[in-house]
Amino acid sequence: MKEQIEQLRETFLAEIQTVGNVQELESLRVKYLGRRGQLQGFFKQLGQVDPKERPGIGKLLNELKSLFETSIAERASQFRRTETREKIDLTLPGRKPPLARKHPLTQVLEEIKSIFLSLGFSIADGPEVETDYYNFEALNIPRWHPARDMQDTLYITEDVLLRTHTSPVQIRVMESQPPPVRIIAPGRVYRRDTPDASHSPFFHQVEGLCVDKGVSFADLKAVIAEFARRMFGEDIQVRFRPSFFPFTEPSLEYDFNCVFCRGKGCRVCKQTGWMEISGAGMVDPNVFTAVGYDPEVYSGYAFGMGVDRIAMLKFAIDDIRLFFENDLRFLSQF
Ligand code: 2NL
Repeated sequence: MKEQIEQLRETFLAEIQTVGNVQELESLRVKYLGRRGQLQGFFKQLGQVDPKERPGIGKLLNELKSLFETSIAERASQFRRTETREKIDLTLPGRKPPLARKHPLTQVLEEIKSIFLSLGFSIADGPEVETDYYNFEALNIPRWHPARDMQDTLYITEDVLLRTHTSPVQIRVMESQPPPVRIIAPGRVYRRDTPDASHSPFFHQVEGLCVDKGVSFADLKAVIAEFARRMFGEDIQVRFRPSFFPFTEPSLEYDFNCVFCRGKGCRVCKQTGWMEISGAGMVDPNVFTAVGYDPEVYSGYAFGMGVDRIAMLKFAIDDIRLFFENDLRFLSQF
């Protein structure tokens, strides 16, 4: 009987190799492990075996049973693995990764830059961490001016601060070269403000500067008006109001027609028809003296504008904080 058991073991091992699918494996299981199967036949004969040999034979049969069971289970799991592989449909189209896009402020800044580049300006940049001299002193901003207060500017030391405008870039350019100068200085600036819908402790500015012999107020007006038309449309009008800045004389603030009602008056412009943009003026002689330009020979105009503010007007956004929260529900709309 021992030989017969050994024989059964070998035919089983040979046969399981030839099994090609789950159905064939199931017939094999019935054949060897079923109630009327080969192994069960031997167990039934166990009663007739010499009692002395019975434990040994019984042990052999139990070992064979567990060999059958584990071999069949292993084959079954092999079949399961290949079946799942076949279920992957290789003809399905791939999943598209979400397409990146430019931040709305970047889009607006690029538009502003390209307008000024086409008007003959170059782009200059400089450090965001500045000294008191470049941010205030050279710009004729007196010691007593509120902007120089600890409450209004983010100081790092008594003399080092986060720039509050990009004018220091223009001071550095003028220090490094003689006129003519025709540049814009775009970049991030800082103020000591608590964030709300219209304030952020950092925001973005583009300042412009044009210095040469014979540069006049008329040139400033023309450049601002041309910018307004290219940025917001041919029918946009510009309004200049007298103002004051320490670094320009005379100084003005300028408004554009409201982009939503085109000047008729609406909720966005509070029925005025105008949107305040920023300030400008003729460069103060003291600024020229500070950088070594002769104010008797050269004149120039300078202007500022807020990138965030222009983007808010362009896209009708009523809260500046939305630009800086990196919320994709907001950003993916642009
Ligand atoms: C504003 C608008 C302005 C300037 C910036 C400037 C730069 C130099 C010399 C003179 Cl280097 N002026 N920039 C001029 C007028 C306005 O920004 O509302 N600022 C408080």
